[in-house]
Amino acid sequence: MATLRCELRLGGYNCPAFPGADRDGRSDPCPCQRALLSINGVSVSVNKHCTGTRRLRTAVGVMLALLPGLALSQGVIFDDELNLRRGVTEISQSVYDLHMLILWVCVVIGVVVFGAMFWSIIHHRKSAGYKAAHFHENTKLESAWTVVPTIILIAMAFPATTELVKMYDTGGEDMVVEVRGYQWKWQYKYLDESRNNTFSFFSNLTTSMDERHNRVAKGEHYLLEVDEPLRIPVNKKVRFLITSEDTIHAWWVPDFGIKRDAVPGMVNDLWTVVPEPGVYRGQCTELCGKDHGFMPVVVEVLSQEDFDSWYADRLVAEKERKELESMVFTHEQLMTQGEVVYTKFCASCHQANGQGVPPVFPSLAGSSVATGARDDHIRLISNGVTGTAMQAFGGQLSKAELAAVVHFERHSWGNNAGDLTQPVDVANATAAN
Ligand code: HEC
Ligand SMILES: [Cu+2]
Repeated sequence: MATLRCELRLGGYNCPAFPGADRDGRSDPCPCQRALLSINGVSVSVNKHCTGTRRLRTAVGVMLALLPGLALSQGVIFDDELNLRRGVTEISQSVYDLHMLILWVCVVIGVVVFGAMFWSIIHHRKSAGYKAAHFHENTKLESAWTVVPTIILIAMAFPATTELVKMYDTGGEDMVVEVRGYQWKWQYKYLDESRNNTFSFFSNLTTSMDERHNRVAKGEHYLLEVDEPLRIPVNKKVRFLITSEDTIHAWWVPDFGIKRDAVPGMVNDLWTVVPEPGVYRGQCTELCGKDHGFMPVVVEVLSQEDFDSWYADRLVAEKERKELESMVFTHEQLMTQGEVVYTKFCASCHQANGQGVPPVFPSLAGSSVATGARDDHIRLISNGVTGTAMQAFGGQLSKAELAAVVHFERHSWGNNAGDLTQPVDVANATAAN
């Protein structure tokens, strides 16, 4: 990928006519100046030998006029960094082609319109003795400039609409995944034939705070890496049902050419067929809200065999997870599991040491909730605190995970409630409300 390094420097130089003069041209007597334009290391310079300001100015003008040509010749305009990306799917590639087609139509219109305009301005200028023509209410001309653009617009609407229709044709899918936006992460649910959830998981950003605050160098996939990516099989039509739990989010994978808003209470759909295995990265592209930039989308496209074996493993894990809900754990088991859940879901606000960031995120060490009545504690975590960043975790964590994290909070950082919280306690406490 070519980047354009361009530099224009105006300044003094060591003039042979005044050998002793200051190099920056600041001190008298040398008023010599030099203009230096360099593009990707290729430079042109013009010196003004104490006279000829006009020549210097003209030279700078000419150099600046050359700039777009030089930039083009470096292949910058058509470089991936500035243009849309081609992507890997049929849709993304036809979107790219459509974009190029429309771009060239616009370029041609621009050249014709501005060409005619500048030509008229220069050739028919007042100083050359021209008088303005008066042809108001010229029906032919006015019809022409209404009809011609209309025809062009309709001609462009045809390929664009065809593409849109293709993009919205979500039928005939091989599998369905529900994509659900949360503040600030994505949840993926694999649905069976009757649209029931077979298993689901959250995909959390893994870029460290140190990287975000420039305390260490930024990694290759800065803000585009997650703990568990969405996995789909290659060459299969996957339909996505997109929705949100809290605010509006937007799910976007540029290489697939797909993006859709995730709106609470609504289900939008989207599809893709990815022809090449690989890891593809995208982002939440919603604007309003503080952390949409911290909930990337990572999709790993696997061969059918790899996908099938991963899916089978996941189903087994899900079965085991369900079994946990009726089990009884020891203090040690709850603490170990609780720490895992706490680190993943809670530490970003309440901090690993439980001290929080008061007054925004309360400390849990010595908190009246974390050391008070257990069922109230369970309900607070399950239902969240409306209107604050403390979300309802009841829908995000299993009863076993909730039990473990509650127990962990009640016995960490100096808290010592001395009780045990089992999955069945979570079921009882949350059933009551
Ligand atoms: C996005 C930030 C955020 C995350 C993540 C978060 N919390 Fe909170 N939490 C808060 C805020 C803010 C409050 C204060 C709510 C209020 O104003 O009452 C709070 C309050 C609490 C309280 C009550 C503390 C007290 O003394 O009032 C507990 C207990 C708690 N959170 C536990 C958890 C657990 C367990 C998790 C993980 C499963 C978690 N929190 C994840 C932001 C967060
Ligand atoms: Cu978002």
